[in-house]
Amino acid sequence: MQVDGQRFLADLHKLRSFGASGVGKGVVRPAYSEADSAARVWLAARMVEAGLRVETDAMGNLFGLAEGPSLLLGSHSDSQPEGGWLDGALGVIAALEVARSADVPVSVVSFQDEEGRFGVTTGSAVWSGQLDLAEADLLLDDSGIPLGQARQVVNDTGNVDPAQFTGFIEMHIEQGPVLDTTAEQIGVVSDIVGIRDMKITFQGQQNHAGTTPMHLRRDAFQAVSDFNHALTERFANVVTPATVWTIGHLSLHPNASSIVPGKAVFSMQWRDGDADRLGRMEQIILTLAQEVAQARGMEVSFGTMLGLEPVKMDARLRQALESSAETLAHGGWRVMPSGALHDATNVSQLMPVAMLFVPSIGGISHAFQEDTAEADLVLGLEVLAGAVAALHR
Ligand code: HGY
Ligand code: MN
Ligand code: MN
Repeated sequence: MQVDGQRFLADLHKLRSFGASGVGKGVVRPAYSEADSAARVWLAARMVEAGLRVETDAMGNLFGLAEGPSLLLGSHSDSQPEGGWLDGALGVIAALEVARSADVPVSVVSFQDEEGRFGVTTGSAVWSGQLDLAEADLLLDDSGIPLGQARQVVNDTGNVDPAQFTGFIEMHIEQGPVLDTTAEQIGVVSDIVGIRDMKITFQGQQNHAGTTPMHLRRDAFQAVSDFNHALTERFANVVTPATVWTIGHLSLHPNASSIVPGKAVFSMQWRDGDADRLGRMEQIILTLAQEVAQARGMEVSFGTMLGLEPVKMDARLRQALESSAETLAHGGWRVMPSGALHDATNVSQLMPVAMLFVPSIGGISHAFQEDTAEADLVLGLEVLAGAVAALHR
């Protein structure tokens, strides 16, 4: 199979033009935004040119379908609120390039809301049956808009039956420092970590910042601060160096210099490759938040727990990627786990899945500075194409 690296790079740059923003090659293209919808219209046209039949489901997952049974390749084309040009986009455009170069049937997908404006990998979670559409519709973004309202922009052409696909391969940037540090070009993924994500609310008492003595305050920010500090100590005997946890979103009410904040809502997210450890961390989080609330005389409440379990990649698909990597990047590749989440986790409920990585310069992602050397992007494409060809032999 002869892929066209220049055509692939040109399309990747074209996709970046939808929502291009910020320094470097940054992109702002959150799920269901105008830029996201425009990008999907353009992608659909490229799929048609490639001889694929386009379908969009109720969530806005965009499929370009080959005739008959086929491998499915792809990723997502929505971005973080501040994202890079490759996260998700790489896997979608690589899929498109392989589909239009292959003489075997290859289908393409761009999942919707992988970046979790509303949840965690929401589009593929609904498609794979992990999440009910009616439940998903009630999920709110950080400004309180329900998914059910946001997805009104979707032109729903019906469900796409997963039974037509023989497997799913997702190419992605690594989004971490491993390959950049070792100067290797390809990572073949062994497994994807699991995640838990929930909102926590401390409800204290809003009051005057000049007249309220410190010992009488029920300051919701101070509760968050206590919680965050104590959490690291409580986790000490439970976590490994690979475990991560993040408070990435914090909303204080009313968020004013001269008002003791009465309410704090924050995101609590944690990830690990061991499902038991995720559960032990959950217990620590719930207990500690209650202790802090009690000590500071306030109420605590917990939002819906979102989560995905850790998953292993399929041995046969992974072997095809490993053989292709060994041929094209001899000595310059490794097997590695994924610390980022991917749609492949959800799709693994439906069919065999595998993933390959290319390096992220400086290990940076979920930031405008995210980038990868173009030679590495093209090598990754070629490794993917080689694996697809081998799976059809
Ligand atoms: O957060 C993640 O791991 C993914 O990029 N959504
Ligand atoms: Mn991604
Ligand atoms: Mn991402």
